[in-house]
Amino acid sequence: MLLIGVNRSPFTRRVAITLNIYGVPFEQRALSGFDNRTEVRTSNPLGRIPALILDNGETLIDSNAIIDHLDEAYGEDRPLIPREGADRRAVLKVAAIMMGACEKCLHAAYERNRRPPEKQYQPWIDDCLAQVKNALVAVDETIAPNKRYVLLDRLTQADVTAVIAERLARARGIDTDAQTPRLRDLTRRLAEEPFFHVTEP
Ligand SMILES: N[C@@H](CCC(=O)N[C@@H](CS)C(=O)NCC(=O)O)C(=O)O
Repeated sequence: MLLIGVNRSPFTRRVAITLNIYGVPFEQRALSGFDNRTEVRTSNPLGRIPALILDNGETLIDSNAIIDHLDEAYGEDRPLIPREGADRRAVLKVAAIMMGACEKCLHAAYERNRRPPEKQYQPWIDDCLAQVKNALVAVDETIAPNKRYVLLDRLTQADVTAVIAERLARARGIDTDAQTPRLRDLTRRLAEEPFFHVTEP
């Protein structure tokens, strides 16, 4: 199995972490959607990472679709996204908030990195980062004190996405120690787990 993408991408990183949690062996080609677009296009016509090339040659694109396949193929009776009901909805909701926060971090970064300085619009960057902070605070408030995981008392895709989003937000200057202390504690602990640690960009 071959994962296309750099772990600097939160979407690629969540796939790498998910593969590690399920114990699926894979190789990774560290291509960037921006810097290696021609090569990335051979796997995804849109030129985006991640893509996952299965052992039978089939190529999956988009982290949500890839993770859906991994849950189906390797999740057995404890997939990272529960298969049905209120538990499934709860995990999907947190994952959507956290990956949405990652997208907003990236929008803020693109404004700085991909536009000439005279065309950068600081109010847009501020607005993106305010959305990130609000999203993280909302999840922080749902975490019960001293809980090891975001919800369901077990590792789920809510935790995978929370670790990635908290790290990205912190790198963008959001003070998660002060503003989302429960989320920060939880991610500090989980980030030490080998399946997260080895994907650190
Ligand atoms: N919804 C997609 C988003 C993927 C995405 O936006 N990837 C970024 C890197 S973080 C990318 O390749 N961007 C290059 C581009 O859009 O041109 C997913 O979940 O996989």
